[in-house]
Amino acid sequence: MTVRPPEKDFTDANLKVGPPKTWAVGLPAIEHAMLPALGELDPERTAKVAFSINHKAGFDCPSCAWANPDRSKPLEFCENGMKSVVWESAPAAIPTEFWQRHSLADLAEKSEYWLGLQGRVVEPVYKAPDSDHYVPIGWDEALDLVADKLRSLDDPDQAIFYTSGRITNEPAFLYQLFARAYGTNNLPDCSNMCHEATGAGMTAAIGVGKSTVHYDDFAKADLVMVMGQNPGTNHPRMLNALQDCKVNGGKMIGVNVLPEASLLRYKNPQKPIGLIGDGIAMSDQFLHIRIGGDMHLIQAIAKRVLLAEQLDPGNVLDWDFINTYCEGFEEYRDHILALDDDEVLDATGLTAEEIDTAARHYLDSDATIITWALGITQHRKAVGTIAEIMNLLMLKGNIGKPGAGASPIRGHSNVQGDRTMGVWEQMPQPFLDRLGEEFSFTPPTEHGLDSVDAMNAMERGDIRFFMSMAGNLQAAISDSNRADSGIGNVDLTVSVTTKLNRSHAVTGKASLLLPALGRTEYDVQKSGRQFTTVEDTVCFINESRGELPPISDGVRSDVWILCELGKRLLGDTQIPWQEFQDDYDTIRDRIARVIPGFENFNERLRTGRRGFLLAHPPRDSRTFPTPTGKARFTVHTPEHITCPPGRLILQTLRSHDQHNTTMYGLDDRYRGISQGRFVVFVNPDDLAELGLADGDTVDVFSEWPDSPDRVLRGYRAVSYPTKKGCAALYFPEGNALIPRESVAEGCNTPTSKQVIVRLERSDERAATGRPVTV
Ligand SMILES: Nc1nc2c(c(=O)[nH]1)N[C@H]1C(S)=C(S)[C@@H](COP(=O)(O)OP(=O)(O)OC[C@H]3O[C@@H](n4cnc5c(=O)[nH]c(N)nc54)[C@H](O)[C@@H]3O)O[C@H]1N2
Ligand SMILES: Nc1nc2c(c(=O)[nH]1)N[C@H]1C(S)=C(S)[C@@H](COP(=O)(O)OP(=O)(O)OC[C@H]3O[C@@H](n4cnc5c(=O)[nH]c(N)nc54)[C@H](O)[C@@H]3O)O[C@H]1N2
Ligand SMILES: [Mo]
Repeated sequence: MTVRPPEKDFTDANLKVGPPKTWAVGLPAIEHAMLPALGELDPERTAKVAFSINHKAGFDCPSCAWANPDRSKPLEFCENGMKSVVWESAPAAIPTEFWQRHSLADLAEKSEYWLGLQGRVVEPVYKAPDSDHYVPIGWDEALDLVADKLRSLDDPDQAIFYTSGRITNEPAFLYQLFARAYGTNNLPDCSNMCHEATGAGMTAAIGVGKSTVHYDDFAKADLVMVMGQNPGTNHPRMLNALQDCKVNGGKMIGVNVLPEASLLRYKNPQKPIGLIGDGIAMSDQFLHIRIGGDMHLIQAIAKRVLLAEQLDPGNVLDWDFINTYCEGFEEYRDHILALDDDEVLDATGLTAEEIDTAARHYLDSDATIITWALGITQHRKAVGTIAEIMNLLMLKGNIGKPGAGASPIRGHSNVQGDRTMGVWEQMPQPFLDRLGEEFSFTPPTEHGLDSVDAMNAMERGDIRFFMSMAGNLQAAISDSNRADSGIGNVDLTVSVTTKLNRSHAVTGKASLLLPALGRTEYDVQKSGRQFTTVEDTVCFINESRGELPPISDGVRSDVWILCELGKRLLGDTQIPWQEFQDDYDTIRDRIARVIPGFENFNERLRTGRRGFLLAHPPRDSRTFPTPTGKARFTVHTPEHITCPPGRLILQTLRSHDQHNTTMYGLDDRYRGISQGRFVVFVNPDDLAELGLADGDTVDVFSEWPDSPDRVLRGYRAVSYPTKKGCAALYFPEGNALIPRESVAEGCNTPTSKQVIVRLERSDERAATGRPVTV
């Protein structure tokens, strides 16, 4: 890993392909985490960062939403967390002459890797409508431009306020307050593209869209099923919790399209055995499933459980739980018993014996946790699949009991907190009422635009202002080429950011970049050093305090920026922006009054663990806040994804060296890829059937009814043990292939893991920067 600005954009010319790994972490991970840090930061900065990351008096790691154990180890970070921290805190700043040297047209040709390596943005810069260059601009002038533009709109709904889970709770609360006090619910966020289906599926079943487990439940579980998730890369510290389960005699089932290394073996770098031995086997059973086959699998396991109950009436299901807490059981049972077994085998690509074994594990377990991530949420039938996971858990009372539960593993470190704070285009009315009452205004009630609808509205020319508080929607959203043209219709785009990304190169007619303080840096305001808070994937609220001096006195905290905008646009009477800016405790006092569960927010942070667990009625007391007060069995029809001859189902995923659209390097160590990204993983039998060979150069075309094919050109075909019929390539480049219309039913999430493609041999390998997409 390097964090120095490169002379030229990277090329794929030195791409190497080796065999995939069959175990995760261990010595190499320590090497990969610490060496780059030591190379880029001085030893003192490295030590400061290493000992404060995820610690009570330190900052929350921005890499993922995985939880911290009750007693953290001296070093509570992983390789990828360290990479993310080094990327942010390395002392490289973009020099002023950069903006003169590079036009936007030039920046738009660059890769995300190159853009991110230019260093931190340390001064506000503005691109005027008639210019193709950013120029430095003062903070006052920049903030006035934003307020003036918002004031000039005919309707507040002509503005969109996007955010990503990189921001913490206090700015998230102020952001939604700002948008709503201005008059719009247009608050799309990265969740729309991520775990939206989880919220929808779980809320329908149990009334709450968040994990029902505690951190310690992993150690108590008899069985953990890890579905559609690559924890070795995306949540490496979760492997410690899975290890606790295994060491205590629990079992694990991995369900994935790829045999991800961390689902096979794990060597814990912080335990001696992990450094020297072979580590421990992770999955007792690995189910090598076909893309999109998970609903069939869950239903097939449920059918076996119901049949076992018929053979041994009264002794298999948790009848106490079903009779006391649930409704809808009979209809669900009849639907599942009618499941077509042959179709299950076709849709999942699994054998009946494999499903029998999985069902046996589930039947033998008194406490089962099912975890999942994007391999489940980014599909057309994602909401239904998650509801089926809930059905299966409920059959054996696996909600609200030790060692058991539903555990969606969220992505961004504070994506869950953003939602809790009200960043959602469709916050329920009781929240809006409390917010309005607290600040004496009437929030808009009509639902706003989500991420996909935001792009449609921009394309139609309905949007004149777009603000992004962290994030990179241009690259993260499906159909990225179409996104580029839509955003050009907007009068002013504003990005609050630490570093450069594609959204800063492909902009509205005018564009502003506002440089943000990073999470590793301390934040001093009038009342002294401030801290903010985040919510992790198991609903624990943690403090986050930066430890390093800010990179430059040109950067400002997210809270500072929002308060300045608030004062300018909305005045300081109803909403005390100045007070908020001076002392973040005063923001928390308001959160405590508006958001249930945050009562005495400041006091609770200052006692005990410097944090607290949010209440969760199903987890805590088997109370279900659904309309009827019961947990609900629901009925869903799976989709059997069929492929025309010669086609494959494609998923887009993360390499080991990236954080979403941010690249730390060009390697995907566990999958055997180094020094390149433009690869498409294909099963060897599929390659043979398509008349292709490992190493061939191919163009990847995606097919969608009534629309011209989308294409990524010049990819290297890699023979890989992905499930037959299923291909994979990396996000965000892959977004060129996902049609905007291809979304999940019931939540509008792009189907980033499900698009039909064909491969055509090509002569020219994609070589530099961004791959060719036309
Ligand atoms: N280092 C690092 N950490 C991260 C991130 C990062 O980019 N880098 N991103 C963060 C964010 S925002 C998120 S949301 C999470 C994402 O965490 P993950 O969900 O682990 O991310 P992906 O890389 O998209 O991997 C999806 C996995 O699902 C599998 N899969 C795909 N389709 C299917 C299917 O149909 N069925 C099944 N069973 N499996 C399938 C893929 O093979 C892959 O293993 O990670 C967070 N943490
Ligand atoms: N095809 C495909 N598309 C996908 C996905 C996929 O798997 N496949 N995954 C989806 C998922 S799960 C997600 S979450 C989205 C991600 O969508 P986003 O969250 O919009 O994208 P990120 O790349 O995480 O945003 C990174 C940017 O955040 C900013 N940033 C970082 N730290 C800070 C900070 O401390 N303060 C401020 N103000 N800014 C900061 C920087 O500008 C950085 O470039 O992408 C989605 N898109
Ligand atoms: Mo995500």
